[in-house]
Amino acid sequence: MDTPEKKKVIFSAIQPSGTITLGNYLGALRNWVKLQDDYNCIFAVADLHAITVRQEPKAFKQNILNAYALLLACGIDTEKSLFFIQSHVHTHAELAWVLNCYTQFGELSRMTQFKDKSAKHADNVNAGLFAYPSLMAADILLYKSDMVPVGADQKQHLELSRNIAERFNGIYGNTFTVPEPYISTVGARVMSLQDPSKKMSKSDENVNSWVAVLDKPDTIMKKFKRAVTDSEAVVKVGEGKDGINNLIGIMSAVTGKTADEIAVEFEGKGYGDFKTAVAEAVIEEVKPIQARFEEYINNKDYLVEQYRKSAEIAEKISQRTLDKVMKKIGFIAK
Ligand code: ATP
Ligand code: LTN
Repeated sequence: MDTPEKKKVIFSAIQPSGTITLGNYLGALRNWVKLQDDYNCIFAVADLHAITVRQEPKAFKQNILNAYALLLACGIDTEKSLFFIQSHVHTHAELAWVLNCYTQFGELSRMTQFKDKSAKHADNVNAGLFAYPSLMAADILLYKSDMVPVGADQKQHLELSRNIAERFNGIYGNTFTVPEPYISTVGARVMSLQDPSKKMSKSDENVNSWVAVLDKPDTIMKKFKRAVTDSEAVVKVGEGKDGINNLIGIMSAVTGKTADEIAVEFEGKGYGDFKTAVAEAVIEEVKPIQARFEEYINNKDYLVEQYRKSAEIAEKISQRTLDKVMKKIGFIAK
């Protein structure tokens, strides 16, 4: 008899650095939900990553819990997947330290996210912001992850994780599984509604630049109506039309229609009609998620039970990898 093929391992995480945006949902979360049946999925709320930028303690605490509840509301199922809070599993920070010593200054200096964030937070360019990718590599490598579903902006960090894994394996023999990025074709890069040359980011101070999954329907409508477009007024993908391209991308990701189908549907109609239609489609998409979120966030005991249960298992799995790493390097077992 054939032995059943072992399911591949998937790891991904999201920072609780603010409210979760439509970009996070379309670029990452929605894909995670779909992968749960076919893979061994491990997901985390990356709270350790979030402190690379200053967080106000009360809001931070609430954002962590909200992110956990919202991901459950999006369909992360703790019966199928592990889903924990990163700081609850001590192996992540420990392996990150080790990997820091196998990551080059030059490599980290080239990371686009580091350059962007250090420009944005010039008063707090801390060592954690610089070493952010080695913590991310630790998250991934601890679980021997085969694939990492992320939005397009994280591709560079994934490449670095691969390099770190290969470098370590090269020195000490096969230790880490070298992970592959998994970037979906739709929704991989949702752009800011106010500056469509930048990605939509939850930590953007301009609240009109992003739509949150938990925004109220009239807020969603208002934000789409204010979205920056161009003066051409033709609903069709085109060069130099970043704003409208982005809205078409969102519409396509939410409804499953192609850009061409959307162009036909809105032929002869203005941007105003189109923006309203995009907003309505998004409102429909988030409505059931918002209802489930309300249930979860009001059931704190349930949330605690879920994240503890997953963290306990994650600790056991990741400890094995960490022990192996420490042994290979030459640390003495206690
Ligand atoms: P921050 O603004 O704090 O950097 P973020 O909004 O970029 O946060 P992350 O927590 O860093 O979000 O990312 C979570 C996931 O969402 C990642 O897989 C990332 O690639 C994806 N993602 C983030 N922004 C977008 C976007 N605009 N379009 C598509 N995917 C995105
Ligand atoms: N840096 C990631 C969040 C993250 C992550 C990870 C993603 C932290 N650890 C491990 C994939 C795998 C981001 O999306 N900005």
